[in-house]
Amino acid sequence: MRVLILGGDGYLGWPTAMHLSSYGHSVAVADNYLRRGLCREENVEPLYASLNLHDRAVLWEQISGKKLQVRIGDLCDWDIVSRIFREFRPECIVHYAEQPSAPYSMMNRRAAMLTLHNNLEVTSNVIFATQEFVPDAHIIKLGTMGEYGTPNIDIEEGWIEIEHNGRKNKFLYPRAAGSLYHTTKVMDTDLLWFYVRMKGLQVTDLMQGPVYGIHTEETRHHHGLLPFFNYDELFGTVLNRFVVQAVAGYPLTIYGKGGQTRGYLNLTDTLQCVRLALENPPGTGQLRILNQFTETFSVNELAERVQEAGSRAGLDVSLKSVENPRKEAEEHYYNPRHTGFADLGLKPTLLSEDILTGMLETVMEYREQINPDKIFGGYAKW
Ligand code: USQ
Repeated sequence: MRVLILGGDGYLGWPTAMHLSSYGHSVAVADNYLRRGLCREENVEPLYASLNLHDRAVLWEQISGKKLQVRIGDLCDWDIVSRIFREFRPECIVHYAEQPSAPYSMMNRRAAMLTLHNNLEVTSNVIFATQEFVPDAHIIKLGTMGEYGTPNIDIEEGWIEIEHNGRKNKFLYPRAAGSLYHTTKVMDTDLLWFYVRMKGLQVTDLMQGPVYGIHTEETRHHHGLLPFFNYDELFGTVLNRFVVQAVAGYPLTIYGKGGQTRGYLNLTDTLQCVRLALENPPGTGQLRILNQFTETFSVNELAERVQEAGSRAGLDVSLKSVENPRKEAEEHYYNPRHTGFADLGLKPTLLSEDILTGMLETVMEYREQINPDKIFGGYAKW
């Protein structure tokens, strides 16, 4: 299939591009390096430097013999988006091209507006370009489990049937996001659902939990193929941060009571999920919603796992509760359904001792490059 990956430079975009390419799909990646630019602006560099997309595509071709097309440009710009769609004519669009950080979106007005504009404009451009140039294409959109928040009832997979005054109807499951970033994903879902109803688009919206991991099948060939990997407070996800903190001898930063529970998944499972969604499209006029995670953990449980893995690796890892910079429930009910991907054939890679040890070993290779000052400043408060 011709697959266009928007946000192809990111932590998920680049590994997805290699994965789909190695499965025989014809892949084009587009990005404007927004994430790299924001990291530089905020002075939070990733663990190691990454080649630019052109150079990574050359390296991937040398290693795999497979070509990746690269387009650099701002997907808020209709001229750029329409040109890419006209030239490549994707059969499937994987849309990751969003400002991905909740803390960044809550930093100040400028960051909030950038998140709002970028995320909603790119989604709108994707919708209009699909409608105009490739109306039968399948849009796979990265949403977030954070759209649901942490309600005191079971979380369904996208939809809920409600009985009211003796009559029934199916609705989108109620959403209650905890950051402006998460709110843009709620708005994305609403936009997509609107155009599915009005124009018969074909959409899969992936409600993904926090992702962890560094290596995938494809990155093992060469360190130049590793994904962009942040460990700072703004762009690093919690388990990746804890692994880096463990290696740096920095106490694991548990926000508040640490009872915050989320649905996590390994980076390799993100790739598997996207491929499964792509190879099993929902059909035109459908909005399919899949909850994309494999297991739930509280922050305390993750910290304990990393502490245990650290001591097996000879590291002395301590845990520390720090004042929570976020507004979120620190103890709550959490029971989200996630049967959709199991039905499509997902084989989960669970958080085993081996996985954690492997992550610690990879991070240890870059130990000298860790800057502890970047780990926690508490500067994105909400
Ligand atoms: N946390 C800590 N200590 C830290 C960092 C985070 O206790 O040093 C806690 C947070 O307060 C939160 C949980 O760990 O309760 C997860 O935080 P996170 O930074 O890993 O994840 P989050 O900000 O929610 O966002 C990430 C991705 C985002 C994705 C989301 C899925 O950055 O793109 O949409 O995970 S979800 O969390 O299900 O909404």
